[in-house]
Amino acid sequence: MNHFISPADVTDLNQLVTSGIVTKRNPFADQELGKNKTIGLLFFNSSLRTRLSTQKAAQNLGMNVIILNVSQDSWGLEMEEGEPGNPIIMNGAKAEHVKEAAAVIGQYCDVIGVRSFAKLQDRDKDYSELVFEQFRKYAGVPIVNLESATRHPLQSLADCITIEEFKVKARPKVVLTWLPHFKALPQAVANSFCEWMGGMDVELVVTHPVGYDLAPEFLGSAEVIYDQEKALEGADFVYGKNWSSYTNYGQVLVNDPAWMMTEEKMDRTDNGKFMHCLPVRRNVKVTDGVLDGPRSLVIEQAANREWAAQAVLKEILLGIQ
Ligand code: SN0
Repeated sequence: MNHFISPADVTDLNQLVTSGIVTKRNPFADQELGKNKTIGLLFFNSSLRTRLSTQKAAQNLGMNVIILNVSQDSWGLEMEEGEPGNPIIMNGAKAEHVKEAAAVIGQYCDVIGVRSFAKLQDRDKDYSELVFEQFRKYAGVPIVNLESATRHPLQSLADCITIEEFKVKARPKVVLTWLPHFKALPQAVANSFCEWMGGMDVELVVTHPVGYDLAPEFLGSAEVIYDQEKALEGADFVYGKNWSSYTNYGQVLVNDPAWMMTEEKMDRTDNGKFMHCLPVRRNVKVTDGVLDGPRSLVIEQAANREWAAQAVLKEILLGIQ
């Protein structure tokens, strides 16, 4: 593996999921692999699980880790390219161009992880993934997606591992349900989840209010059912997430508490498990009863972030030995 930005970078999803599960049983088996290698983790946005699990995974592989909170500690980075005859004139707030910044970080690091959320203003701009394109172009080393404008693949891989571990049927029914939130959140987690479930042996159903359809290229062949209670029937896994509208880009069209996940709704499933990437707003998106009850997998799911990150970093390290 060179970069880890989208599932297109993964040659064998089954093998990667298995690698995560095997790693969990023996986390320090590859401690020599990352010796004298450095990963730099760049955060343009907040993080708890991604930062800690990726750092831990890198350390389990013997790597050194350096972390830069770009938005707080570094120069504002200009991402836009000029055009011939129309150069970018850097006379605004951003002091450094990604062209130099990525190249310099690539001198210090063997692998670079980047987190940069959707800005939710301009759909074409967000979906063009300019930040990742620029780092890929100028860093000269493998890039790992720690959540981009449209994807969160390390989360999705952890979700695949979690479903593989907890499934009780060969082909479980997995329901991605939209949950209410007063803030506009990116579509990245939901997009990625659909994209990765497309590579798993599951029946994927997506449920959300009208106006919240995901981009077709991410939704794939998943079935959309606008009636949440109907969608939940017989579910083995209920994956909750809020996202803002893709069609009315970045807008909160609905904030209806009737979409919140409750124990009564979970009763419609086939003894289904509840999953969420976290952070989660209690009693806004999901009730205490679900989160604190026996059906919640959110902690197990977060724990698997470490093994997902380690499986990915191992593949990348094997490619740069
Ligand atoms: C992010 C998102 O993409 O939805 C990160 C999830 C891993 N979530 C949030 O920004 C939640 C913020 C909030 O205020 O609830």
